[in-house]
Amino acid sequence: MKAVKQYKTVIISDVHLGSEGSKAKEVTLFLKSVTCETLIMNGDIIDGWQLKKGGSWKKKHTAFFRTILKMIENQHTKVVYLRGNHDDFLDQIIPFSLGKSFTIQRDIILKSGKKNFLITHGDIFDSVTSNMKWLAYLGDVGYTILLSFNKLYNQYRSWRGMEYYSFSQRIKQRVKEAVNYVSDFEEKLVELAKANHCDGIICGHIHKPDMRKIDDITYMNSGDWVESLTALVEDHKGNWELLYFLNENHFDLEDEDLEEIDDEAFTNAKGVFMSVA
Ligand SMILES: [Mn+2]
Repeated sequence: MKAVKQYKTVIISDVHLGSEGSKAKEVTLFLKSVTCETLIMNGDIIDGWQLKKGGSWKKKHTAFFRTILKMIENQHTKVVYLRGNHDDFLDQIIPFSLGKSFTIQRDIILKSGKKNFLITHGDIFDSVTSNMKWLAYLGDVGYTILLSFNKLYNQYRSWRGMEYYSFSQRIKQRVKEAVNYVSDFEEKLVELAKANHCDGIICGHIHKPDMRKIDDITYMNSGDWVESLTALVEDHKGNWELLYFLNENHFDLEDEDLEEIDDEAFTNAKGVFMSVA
């Protein structure tokens, strides 16, 4: 028997296929581990910006879409692709539909039990998207590395007889700005849900998985498949969960060919997921 989990809805976002950091194999393994009635890909699935700059389309990226096609074919999954800022090339064709099973849209309202959730990528309030670049510094690891780099850099400067340069002060300021950006982002999206008479908002974009109440509005962020490796799932009773990917089966994810990890190998595997909350 297949060790798959059955859900009503699965939501992923920010896979950034075509960019260096995209965890295409991990997300494909995840999709192989679930079945669902509706799969929502909430923006930045394909990184059109990176591909334009010379990022490359690889086999594993094709494998990702092949897995989605299989879900449509074998499980009759309805797939909704919502555009994000990195796949804004889709703006030219939306709304687009291929029969009933595949649509590309800007946003949708999802009914979950008695509740209505507004689902949108989340970039609509970005005036200058380049501000997002240093959001990466929010990660503790990156911040720690930068701080130790600051120490080394100043050792070098003092050795050269140069005065102290507070690199960390600059980073701290940026981190503060990033934190402000995030809380601003959450607030604005909650307002958007209210304006649309919805009980909750489901977004992505800031690569920060989350699930909580803000002002009586449910705020859910599906995170990303660059660093967090997370997905939002809804069971058949309307309960939502945030899942984190764990490669407990030690699939060789360095291997270029995902075909090696075929359906059968997966069938015998333990779950690759741990759930939180
Ligand atoms: Mn985005």
